Amino acid sequence: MIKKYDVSEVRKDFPILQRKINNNTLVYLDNAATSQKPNSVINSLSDYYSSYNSNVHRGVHTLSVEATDKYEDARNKVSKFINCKPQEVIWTRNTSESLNIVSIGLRNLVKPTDNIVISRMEHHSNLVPWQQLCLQTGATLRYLNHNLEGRIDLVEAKKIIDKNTKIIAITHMSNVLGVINPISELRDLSKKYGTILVLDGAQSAPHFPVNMKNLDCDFFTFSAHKMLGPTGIGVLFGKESLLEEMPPFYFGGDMISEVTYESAKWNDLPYKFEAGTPNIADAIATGYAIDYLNKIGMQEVFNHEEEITNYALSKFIKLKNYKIIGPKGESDRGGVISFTHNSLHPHDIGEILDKFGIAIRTGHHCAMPLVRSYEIVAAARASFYLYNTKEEVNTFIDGLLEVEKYFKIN
Ligand code: 7TS
Repeated sequence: MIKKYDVSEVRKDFPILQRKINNNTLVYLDNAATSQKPNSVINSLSDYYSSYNSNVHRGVHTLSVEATDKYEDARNKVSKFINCKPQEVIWTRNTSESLNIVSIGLRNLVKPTDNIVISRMEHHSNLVPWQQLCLQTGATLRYLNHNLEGRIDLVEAKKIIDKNTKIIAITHMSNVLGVINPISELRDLSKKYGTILVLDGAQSAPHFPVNMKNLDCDFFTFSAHKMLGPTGIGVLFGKESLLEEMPPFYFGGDMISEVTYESAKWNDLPYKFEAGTPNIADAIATGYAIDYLNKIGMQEVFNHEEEITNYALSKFIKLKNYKIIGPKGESDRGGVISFTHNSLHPHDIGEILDKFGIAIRTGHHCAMPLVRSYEIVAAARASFYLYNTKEEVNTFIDGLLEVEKYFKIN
């Protein structure tokens, strides 16, 4: 018999969810910024430092062998999680660093007559690196447009993407609008023109199954801290043939196979891109985060979030003065709801909700041009994860009404 998703059991694994904020139990709805961590991940960090702390790929002693095995084991877990080869998994600091490594690594391929295509909903991490690449190479940055709800205009995309498009870089799921983008259609266009397809998976890998074989993208990037893992560690997936061609980003220890006073040869993949002592503890802890997600199942994670999001949307659209930015409908979207109020500033909403222990994010969400395109300077955002409950959604919706009472708004 298939066990039904038991959110109360899941919550027991996350000690922070017991925390009181202003005498109220924490309602954590800022998961798109970073997720909370289960005990298994927290304990794996102290276990590493207290029982086998050592440098990797260097020593023959027991601790170094143990640390190396666990570090590489975590890489294998990532490769299985996203369905690729272990040598295609590069450890980085986060999504931002992964995207920088790709954009700089592809520099030599881009000519002044080329164009690079991104969407108008990109996080700054998947916008500024391409702006810089265009400035440095003389290539043109082109934007895919979307409608008010955030759906990419695919008819227009067929005109924007052409034979001079060298790279398409797009977010798999928007951290502001919550939309899941039509990757297979964009991949078909990229194949037609032999374009490199880069996906920003910061908001997808934590929330639904991602499979490199099915997505068939050339690069994919994500951060462990948004998927139950620690901060300071992220992943760059690249197709082996492209990573072989791409020059390394950092130079130094571990990324070389041979060095003379005159020159150096690069190490094999993935080490060519991992100069210096890596973030061993956090890589290992990422493996524990993946174990936790696998134990539940990524489809189950998605189904739970979908249920919570649909429940929240059904309540939210009844609020008179609050307006959703992004799709109000239920399909092709994840658990992110950004919103504004007719007369209140998002920061005021966030501050009053915090008095009730409810954590949301407010601001431009590192997507300043997108937020401004809605003729606002900031938005409030609630984002869900596998431990959120319908009761928490009720508390959140009640909180929004309390905010209005506080500011004497009818
Ligand atoms: N891309 C997307 C779509 C993101 O949502 C984020 C982080 C990043 C890239 C960058 O990830 P990082 O780990 O390198 O920082 N998004 C958010 C957010 O929405 N609120 O805080 C961080």
